[in-house]
Amino acid sequence: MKIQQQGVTLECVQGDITRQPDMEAIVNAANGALLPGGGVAGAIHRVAGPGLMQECRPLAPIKPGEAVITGAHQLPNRYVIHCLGPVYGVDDPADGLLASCYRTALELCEQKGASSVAFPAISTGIFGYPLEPATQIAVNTVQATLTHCPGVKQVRFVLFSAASLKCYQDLLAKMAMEG
Ligand code: AR6
Repeated sequence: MKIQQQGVTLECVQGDITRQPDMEAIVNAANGALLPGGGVAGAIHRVAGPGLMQECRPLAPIKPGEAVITGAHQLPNRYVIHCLGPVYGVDDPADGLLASCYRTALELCEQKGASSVAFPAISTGIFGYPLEPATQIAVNTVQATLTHCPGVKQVRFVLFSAASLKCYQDLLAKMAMEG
């Protein structure tokens, strides 16, 4: 599903974050050490190849809410933005830290001139953030941040499961109705 808001396309699709060749940047749900790990991070490093880990090494560690940007190596994109989401119930305040991931990622796109970016549902896997509040934070933060990132014209949320897709579809539909 796709909606337009002030010249920006916001969309959600079910799929794999490593298979978004039309996006200039993709976002990694990273760990603090910026190592491969499982989930999104494992998939991104697997496709990008070992050069990504080498580029990440001097940038680590990062703290919850922070993000850093690298090249995409063998991925079909220009950039990977590595965000460390909060571990739910551990890193506090979880909502503010999760919002910071989305905000910082978009600001990095703006700085680098990347006009399109794909996000996974940061923190909703191994880090245990409940899907509905995480989705609200993702969508609301992106909408608010885009007002000061005029170079970013397309944001895609890439969801692994049908349940998470549905959650994003419901929120984007509501946002489209409210204008
Ligand atoms: N494409 C899109 N979404 C995916 C993919 C994929 N290829 N794989 C999983 N998801 P997670 P986190 C979904 O666990 O919660 C790693 O080991 C998944 O279903 O990747 O931020 C890191 O090294 C879930 O909804 O990220 C960290 O240690 C969402 O993406 C830790 O996990 C995020 O799942 C980060 O945990």
